[in-house]
Amino acid sequence: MRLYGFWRSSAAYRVRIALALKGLEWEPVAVDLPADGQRQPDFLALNPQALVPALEDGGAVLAQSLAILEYLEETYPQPPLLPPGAVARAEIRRLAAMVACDIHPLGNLRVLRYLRGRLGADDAAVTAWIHQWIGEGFRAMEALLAGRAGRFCHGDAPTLADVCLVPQVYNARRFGLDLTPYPTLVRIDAACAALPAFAAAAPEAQPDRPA
Ligand SMILES: N[C@@H](CCC(=O)N[C@@H](CS)C(=O)NCC(=O)O)C(=O)O
Repeated sequence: MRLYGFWRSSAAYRVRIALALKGLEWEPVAVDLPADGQRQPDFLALNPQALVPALEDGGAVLAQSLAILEYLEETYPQPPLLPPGAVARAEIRRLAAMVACDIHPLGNLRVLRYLRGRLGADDAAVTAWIHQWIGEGFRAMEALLAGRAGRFCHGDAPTLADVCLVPQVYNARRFGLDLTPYPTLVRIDAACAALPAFAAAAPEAQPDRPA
């Protein structure tokens, strides 16, 4: 398997966590986002959306991290990242979608570039924007998980919800969001960080991370 990603891309980070939890071997292909590697013809041929990650597996090229996660779950089912039961699975997919569909897209590189370039937002305004949308999403996630989560978002084994949550917490810290109002999310993030698979997938552990 070949994963096109970027060390700090949280969508690629999700896929790296799932690959590691499932014990799968993969080859990293770095796409330098700040240098617009995602807009070069060779990458656009793989993903015309100009977004990482993309995963090559057995001749197939997949994109969109949630689709890739579901593919991995179906193709390499052990250990499962979705529990038995339609309701529990829907709850986990809900949490994953809250991050991947509602929080993360508003802080994406191209959105922040547009805010700065076309709308003239300064650093303070961009930071306020990021805090607003992560904060709104995290408030809802905290309300859903407080008093209900186990060691992880759902019970005592990591699921796709944790796979999506951890990179978003990384982003929140990167942009200096105060996480005090989200103690359950912080506790789950710490439980995940203690697992070797999450540590191996962390941005700091990636070979394309600048020295
Ligand atoms: N919905 C997509 C989002 C992918 C995405 O936003 N990737 C970011 C990095 S985290 C990216 O490639 N950004 C490039 C850009 O904004 O130009 C997914 O889940 O895969």
